[in-house]
Amino acid sequence: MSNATLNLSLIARHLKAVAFVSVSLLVLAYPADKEPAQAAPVPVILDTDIGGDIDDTWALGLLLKSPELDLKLVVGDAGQANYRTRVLARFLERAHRTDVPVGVGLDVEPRGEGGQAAWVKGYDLKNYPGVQALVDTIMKSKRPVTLICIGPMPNIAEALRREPRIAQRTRFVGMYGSVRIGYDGKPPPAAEWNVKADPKACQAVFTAPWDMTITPLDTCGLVTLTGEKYRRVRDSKDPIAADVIANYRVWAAADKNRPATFADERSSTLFDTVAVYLATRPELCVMEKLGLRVSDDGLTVIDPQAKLVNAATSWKDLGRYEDWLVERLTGQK
Ligand SMILES: [Ca+2]
Repeated sequence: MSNATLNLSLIARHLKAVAFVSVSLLVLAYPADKEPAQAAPVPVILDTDIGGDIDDTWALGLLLKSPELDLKLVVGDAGQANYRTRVLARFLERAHRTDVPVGVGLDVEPRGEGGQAAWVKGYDLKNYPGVQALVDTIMKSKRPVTLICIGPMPNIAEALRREPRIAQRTRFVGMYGSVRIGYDGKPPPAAEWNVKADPKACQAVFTAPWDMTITPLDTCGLVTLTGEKYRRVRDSKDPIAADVIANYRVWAAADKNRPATFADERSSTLFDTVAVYLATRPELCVMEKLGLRVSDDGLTVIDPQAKLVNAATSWKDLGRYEDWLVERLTGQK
């Protein structure tokens, strides 16, 4: 065989092999009689200061309606432990999700109740040990857990202290900080509440060796539903959407400084919903890998020496996010 023939023969064999592999892949990828299988839902833990601002309640409703996410545990964080646990437990019970364990957060300040107290008045609660349940759920999970955090994080700092290995088994997604934009939608960055309320805990979380994704105020602080988009959620017959709105109305009425019609017309800022979105996909946000250092006064400062965080620093299409949120809350799971 000449060199040219040998080469041609090799090429021909190679092409046959490529053709065979391609056909096999096609057959594997598209079985004749059904759609490609959906990926299994990701196990998720939600750590939340629900019962404060109402956006956590929206985020919980959204999470329950997201087929990509499999809620394994919810834990109240940042004080008011009994009250937050009761809001979580009653919401889950009414959503027919008593399969989800509710963890009681640490007994730290503040204590007492908040704006949704009327919704859980007289609600009878069975307590579960929160921080240890969180550690155990992560350590026992066969698959990496996505931990969605949407409040100050004394629980999470304590969980990392008790069992640092949770970091290697967890993807962290949260609503934290302010990179270039503050609360009013423009610079300068602000000490965002979830960071400022417990900077020490946030420092522990932002230096732990887990994969971290955050929505800072730069993106989550811009989300409100108004007009037709809000009305679709407000008037939805979906039981979870209806309970989100029932809670929103109770919460809005609890602050006498708000106009009585507030909850008729628009949502408040729905910060925490963006963390749930980022647990499912990032496409509608501009994501940047940034070193972020948490200062003692609650700022999240760009610092090339700091651990890299995936930060959603602007919207590619905020309108489409709002549409997605409305669809999720009002549609079928
Ligand atoms: Ca929150």
